[in-house]
Amino acid sequence: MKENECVIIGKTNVGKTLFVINFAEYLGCKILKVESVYPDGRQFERLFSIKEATLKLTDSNPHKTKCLHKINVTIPVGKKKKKVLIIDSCGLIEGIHPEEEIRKAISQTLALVRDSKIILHMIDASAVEKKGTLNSLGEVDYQIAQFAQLRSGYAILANKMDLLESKNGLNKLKGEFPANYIIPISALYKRGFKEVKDFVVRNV
Ligand SMILES: Nc1nc2c(ncn2[C@@H]2O[C@H](COP(=O)(O)OP(=O)(O)O)[C@@H](O)[C@H]2O)c(=O)[nH]1
Ligand SMILES: [Mg+2]
Repeated sequence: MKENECVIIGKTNVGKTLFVINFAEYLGCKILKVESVYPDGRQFERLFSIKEATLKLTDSNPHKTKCLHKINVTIPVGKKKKKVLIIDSCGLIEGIHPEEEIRKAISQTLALVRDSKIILHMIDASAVEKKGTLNSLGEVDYQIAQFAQLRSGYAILANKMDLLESKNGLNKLKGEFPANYIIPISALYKRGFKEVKDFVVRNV
């Protein structure tokens, strides 16, 4: 088990990448050093400003992220600091993706879940009731929850709480996952970030 790793997983387009970028900024990063690791082993490092990262790494179309993005952050805890490696991953889908590149990235994501101490499972609260869209609550979310909830470092992030329809979505999520810790957040407006930070600090 990798002690200081915190992985963000969930379906495609739920807001994982935007969350990672804005959360890193919230923790004090001005320049992001992003290490991209591809399923075939290729890796490279790039530096981004927060604005650049948002433009280049997030997208309203699905599967913008086809590899792992690793970002080192330091979280102040009292007078000390904790180092955490935040890992953004390729979005999951229901069934089998037609593109091999994405299938490989998805299995790369799943392997990570096995090893990471902290698993932040992101669900798009605004799409919980929208059956059949790529980012709606689906079978794969129940599978993640079943697999990961045995761990103390597992939490569900109910994202896009800035949207109207998310309120009902959050209530539905609470009913579906009564035993899990659910943190309502808005990756876009940096809401709920203190709760996420506290959860991460408690578990590293
Ligand atoms: N309104 C709203 N939109 C969001 C939020 N988080 C992400 N998005 C949008 O959702 C889309 C997918 O975001 P992205 O981070 O690329 O999703 P990923 O595929 O899970 O990494 C983008 O158009 C984002 O701007 C949020 O908290 N509120
Ligand atoms: Mg992404």
